[in-house]
Amino acid sequence: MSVIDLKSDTVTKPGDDMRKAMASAEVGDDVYMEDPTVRALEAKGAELTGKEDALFVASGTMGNLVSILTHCDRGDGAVLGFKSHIYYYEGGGLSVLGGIVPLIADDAKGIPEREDIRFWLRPKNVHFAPARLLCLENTHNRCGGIAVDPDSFAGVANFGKENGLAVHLDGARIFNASIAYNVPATAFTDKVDSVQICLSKGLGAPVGSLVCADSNFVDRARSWRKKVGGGMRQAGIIAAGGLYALKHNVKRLADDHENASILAEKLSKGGLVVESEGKNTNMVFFGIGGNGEKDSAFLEACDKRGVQFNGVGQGRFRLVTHINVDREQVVKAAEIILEEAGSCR
Ligand code: TLP
Repeated sequence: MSVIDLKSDTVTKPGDDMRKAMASAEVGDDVYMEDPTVRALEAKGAELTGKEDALFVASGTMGNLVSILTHCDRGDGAVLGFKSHIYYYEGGGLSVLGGIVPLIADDAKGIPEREDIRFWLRPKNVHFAPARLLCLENTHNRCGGIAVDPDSFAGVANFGKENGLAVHLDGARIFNASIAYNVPATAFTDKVDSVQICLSKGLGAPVGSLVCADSNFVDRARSWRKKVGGGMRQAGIIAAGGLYALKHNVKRLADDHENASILAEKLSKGGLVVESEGKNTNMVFFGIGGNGEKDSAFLEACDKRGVQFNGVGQGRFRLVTHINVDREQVVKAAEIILEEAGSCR
């Protein structure tokens, strides 16, 4: 039985052409900055995000961490969405390793509310961890994978800047946002000081992220990358996969969005509650009702029939489309999910 894996767009496996590019990559020791493929990847990332420079890092989590450590000192505060990946899914790395205090904002609509940001703009006072940084996420994972539109995004980023905050974007899926609104990634990245982009999500590369920013920031981030153990040697082998992905796999994200919308439509026509607030991209969030007591039985039943995906708590589930699932598989997955949801109720 072939598995239809909708757990995440992180599960993608490199195809033959990407593997060939990796196998034949020119390499050198990247800690000496002698790896030409890493240099080429960083230059491409900088070009696509309209920044002066970029830094290749091992993961999205490392990209966000190194960026935050570069923006903030110990005891500083970073305004983070309550549902943001940085706050929810990154082990509290900013506090554990950087002594940086999360200042929480409501981001239920995919972007922190201005009122909440304003709340943290407190006068200098010995009692307060001063707010230094505002972190945004686009597309927004836990808010349904929705893409925040360029105007709303610019409005909040500018609000942060006007109030003296540096702005970092967790752009793990920034190209999904750019494809969703048919604008270049710079429509978002121009508004922020630093952006982390993932090569290993919908773009289909096996490893890696880029931190893109001005050269001075990237130099300092490089030093943080070394401190957290992220200086890699002949990293061109993996960078080649990322470079291939940036050159060949951005436009095709539109197929993933279309497959997700077909999946959403089928589930909703079949009677499931599908979340649809905002501009959807490659994720479908749906519920089967209840408080979560049936979640593992439902997941197991689908898994047994070859459809894999994750629960995100209390009867809510996430499906993610990507380069390794096609239209036919998406239709098949919808049928199986509907049948199994029916027998769970
Ligand atoms: N997200 C993963 C899990 O960690 C939840 C997923 O399956 O969606 N920012 C965002 C918005 C992300 O969604 C992720 C990964 C990251 C950062 C971290 O990237 P990695 O996994 O490369 O550290």
